[in-house]
Amino acid sequence: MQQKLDPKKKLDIEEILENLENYHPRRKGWTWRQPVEGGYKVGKFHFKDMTQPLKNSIPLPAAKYFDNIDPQPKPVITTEIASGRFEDDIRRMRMAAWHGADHIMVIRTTGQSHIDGLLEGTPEGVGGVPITRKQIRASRKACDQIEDEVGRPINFHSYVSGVAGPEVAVLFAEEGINGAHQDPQYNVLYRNVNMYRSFTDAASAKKVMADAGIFQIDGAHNANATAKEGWSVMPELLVQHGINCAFSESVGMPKEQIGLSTVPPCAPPSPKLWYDLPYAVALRDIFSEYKFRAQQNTRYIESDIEEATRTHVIDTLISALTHVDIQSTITPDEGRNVPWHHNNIRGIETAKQTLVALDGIKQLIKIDRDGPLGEMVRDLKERAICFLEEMVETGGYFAAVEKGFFVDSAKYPERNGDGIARDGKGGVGVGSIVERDADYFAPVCSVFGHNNVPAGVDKACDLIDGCTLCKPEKIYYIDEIDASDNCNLRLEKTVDFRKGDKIKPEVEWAGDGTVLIQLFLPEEIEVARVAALEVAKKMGLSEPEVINAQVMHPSEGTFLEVKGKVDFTIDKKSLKIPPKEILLSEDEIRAGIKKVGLKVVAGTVGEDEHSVGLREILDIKHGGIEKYGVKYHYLGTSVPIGKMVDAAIETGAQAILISTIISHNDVHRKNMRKLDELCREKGIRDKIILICGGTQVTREIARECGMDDGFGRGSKGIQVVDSIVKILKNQGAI
Ligand code: Z97
Repeated sequence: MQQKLDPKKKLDIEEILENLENYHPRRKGWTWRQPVEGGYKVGKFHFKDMTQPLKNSIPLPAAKYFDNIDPQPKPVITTEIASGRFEDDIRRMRMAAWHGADHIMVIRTTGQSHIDGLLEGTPEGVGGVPITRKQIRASRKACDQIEDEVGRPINFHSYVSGVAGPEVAVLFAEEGINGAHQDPQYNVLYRNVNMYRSFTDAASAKKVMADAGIFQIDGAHNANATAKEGWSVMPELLVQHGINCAFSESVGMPKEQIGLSTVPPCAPPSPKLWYDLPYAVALRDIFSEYKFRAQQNTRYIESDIEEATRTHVIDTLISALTHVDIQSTITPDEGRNVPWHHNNIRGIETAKQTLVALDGIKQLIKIDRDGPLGEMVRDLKERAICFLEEMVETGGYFAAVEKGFFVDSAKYPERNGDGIARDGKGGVGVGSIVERDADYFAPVCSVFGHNNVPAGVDKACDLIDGCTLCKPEKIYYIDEIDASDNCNLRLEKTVDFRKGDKIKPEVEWAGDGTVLIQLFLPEEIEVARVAALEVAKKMGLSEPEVINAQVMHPSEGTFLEVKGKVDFTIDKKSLKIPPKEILLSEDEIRAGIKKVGLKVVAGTVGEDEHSVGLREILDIKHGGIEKYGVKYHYLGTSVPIGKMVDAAIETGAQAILISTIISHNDVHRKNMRKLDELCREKGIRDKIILICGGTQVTREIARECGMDDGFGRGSKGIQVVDSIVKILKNQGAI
């Protein structure tokens, strides 16, 4: 039995860890979103390409104006989660799933490819956090619970790289990982793994991934991120994709499990579309039988979150035009810190918001191949084919790598001579390939290449009574290996924040105390940077750091964002939480007002000339009561109480709205009482609703003074009409 998540309760991490040694994934393999036959009709809208809605979700911020609909676009949406602590990642995954992510990539804080074997436990170590069985198993278990909560399968993803790649692939297959990056070129170019070793390992790893249904993403995008001019390497990117696709298929991976990792290579202020669109179209043409994982561009992210988001929206437009299968999102703060919890959500919302807005775009807009685009697409393809031809003439892939063909920053066939050249006789793991003997026999499933299974044996692992892929109970599970570096000790430190009454801000890890302040200083940037740190210190923040500074004008001022830590905690028990006022829906309010033909008289009373607040409550422009169908009769300022009451009787109004700002000698209270008394004298008190507003007015004071309701500073028209309709409902008038 596993815990069933309750949306009102935090995820119980200790429970996830309980009995983990016996937990096995309930399914394996990748899952796509389910289309809705005949399009998706929700609320007042008909969508062309949306998929099955979620059981529990948080819609986009503007959903409240659209009946709270939360349409789910066709592409799977990815978020990368990288706090380094799985116990914190798990909570982040839950938030991400509620906002619409169903592909969760976990990147650890150390390169998996630097590690030459499997690690156990949950160590943080000194060089960063590796991928371990316990972390994966706990995360998959949490994903199983989260997917039940949101009502859609979650694909959990990591990386198969380095000389431990095949072992990692088996671990992933055993533990139900659903997607993984695997590309032997990545190891060769960026991690200097020996090229022959890398491709040999990749064959084994890919076979295991193929059998476990693990969706594969390649690594071509890394060339774009590494080359000096990302947009120049477009022909090479096509070649890298081609090599990994062809190699993967030749070792037994089905086409539908192969995903191309694409990144629109440009960003404004370049004319982005003139580079990114032809590239995306050329890719789609050549690799039409494969899946596409489009990743948002991270390369140019500096420190401004909005700047990153704007580029991401255009990236997603390109995805929609070239119908990608997976839209990967980048946390927009990735350029300035280890991504924070809420910024994962911002990235997901950017993709969801853009894709929903662009629903069915291909029915409205056609890519024009007759114009300059067609020629640019042809040019890219031709360059890629020439690259491949030269590679073959040079002696093949390995010879080409030795000559520095790849990640050269010029646009092929031009060359800058700055490509990454690797020595076939060098690199990590050189000389470690051992040819299998003729009688080589591995009594396990998912073996690539020669395996001498004895005659008469159906399945290789029958001879050992099942391998770990067939009999998960045979997996050897090691809990923790380090008594001082493990999640149990970390969890003890944060238990009060997660399960107790302590509250502390956090962005990365439970209880990290980090907050962000935004400020504008009317100084030039260098002065502003230093002054901002002083401001933060005076506000009581420790370890302040400016993480964004933008010149508004060279001398007029600078906008800054400063992060820092607070070292206090808030006791939840000490908080007095006011009861939540639940407003009626706008439709309900309008219907009620229409039914009674609501009329009101309004004015400021006594000797009070402050009319702006009342006018804002009345006028349609800023959401005043007029917007909801109320007819109002505004009597002006300093209106005598008697005149207000007479006007109400004459016009047949159901409510009187008075406003009073001045409060010395308690004149505001006196005016309220006077209004109540006069209505009683005239015998209309039970037929009229009396409401008073003003900066010194509260609901309690107004009611004490005989009013039906009162509104203070910051009140809005909707609150006033909500109150009137509720009173009318109580009276049975509606
Ligand atoms: C992405 N934002 O989503 P190591 N194999 C391949 C890779 O591309 C990577 C690794 C392994 C990026 C994620 C970049 N990619 C980060 C083909 C990493 C992981 O084992 O940590 O050294 O590499 O694609």
